[in-house]
Amino acid sequence: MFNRSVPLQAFNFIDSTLREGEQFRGTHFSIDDKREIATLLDAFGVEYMELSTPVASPQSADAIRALADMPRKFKLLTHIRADRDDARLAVDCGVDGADVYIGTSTYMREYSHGKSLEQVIDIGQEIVAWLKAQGIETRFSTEDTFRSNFADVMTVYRAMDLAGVDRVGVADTVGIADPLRTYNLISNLREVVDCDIEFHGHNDSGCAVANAFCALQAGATHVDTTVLGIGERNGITPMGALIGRLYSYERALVDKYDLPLLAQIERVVAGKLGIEVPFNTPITGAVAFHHKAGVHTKAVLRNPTTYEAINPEDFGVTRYIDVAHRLVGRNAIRDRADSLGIDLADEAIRQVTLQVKSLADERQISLDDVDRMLGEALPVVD
Ligand code: HCA
Ligand code: CU
Repeated sequence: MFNRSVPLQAFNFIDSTLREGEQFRGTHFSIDDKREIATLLDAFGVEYMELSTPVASPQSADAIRALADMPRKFKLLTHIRADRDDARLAVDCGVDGADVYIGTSTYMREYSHGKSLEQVIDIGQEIVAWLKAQGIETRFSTEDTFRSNFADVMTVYRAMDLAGVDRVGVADTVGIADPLRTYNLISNLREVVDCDIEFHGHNDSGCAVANAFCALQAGATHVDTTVLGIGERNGITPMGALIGRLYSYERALVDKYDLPLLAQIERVVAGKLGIEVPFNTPITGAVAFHHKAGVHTKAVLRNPTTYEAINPEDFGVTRYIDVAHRLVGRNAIRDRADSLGIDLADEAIRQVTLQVKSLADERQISLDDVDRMLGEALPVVD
């Protein structure tokens, strides 16, 4: 099932930085912020952007109108309850599509909206039919899908498909899904509906990227992502990490996106949130292409793909060979000397390498220490 012959559908990213991301701790996007983020994501090539419901506040509605009016290639969505008034306001704001949701888990049915399955289906069919009659691309999602009864959700999806919905949504609202369950649920659903399938996965147990990838392998057509994965609690599938996952599977899958923009988009969003891009973020994090161990650096200097699945140049970011530590090897010291324009014979390089290791055993050293030792080394004649 995980073999490379599994074809991935032509897939679409639904960026939810301005909806799910607004639910992240401390997020406060002004309309200008929203426009700036949307402009960058449009240039990157995301196919859809989802904004918070216009019912949330006047600014939320104004932001939808502002983005509806801007020049853009992405389709503009908003996320609404299965409610006619919410749907009417969404249409008035100029969206291309509506992401309708209603909970189907026993928790939601008991503690949230209190509706039976039959009522959920009736409400869903009615809202789908109304939105479609307004010419709106419509998605229907069963919130908390993985804690819902399997037969129930399949019944709901089938009913929505028959009602003419464009897309049904599978939501791992509390982040309990794993790749195998995701794959199984989506492939079963693929047999039940003809419409497109969207996956929305939270990262509470660290599986959001893997789940999104397996959803695509199983036949999902749309995946929800946010910049840096921001969202409710610890968020959802991060766009950059999913790009990395798809790239490592098959480079051509992400050719449609402007990859060198990724780092800038993440910096801009992080700046607005008052956070740093986390150091271990795939591709763009500070240590994403940091090589340290002597054995690794030797090989990387000869051919980077030995220890890299992703070429940093494709993303306009740089590789770093760390030489200031006790694990350093001669090849890395030679490479550092070359980049400083210091020409040393092999024996001198060997001596400096030993000196670096010995000093690094005594204390934490810096690149300046290494450079000083290289500068002071006597060019030994071979
Ligand atoms: C929410 C919940 C949601 C909805 C996802 C969807 C979730 O914040 O309203 O509509 O597909 O995780 O279930 O984000
Ligand atoms: Cu969510």
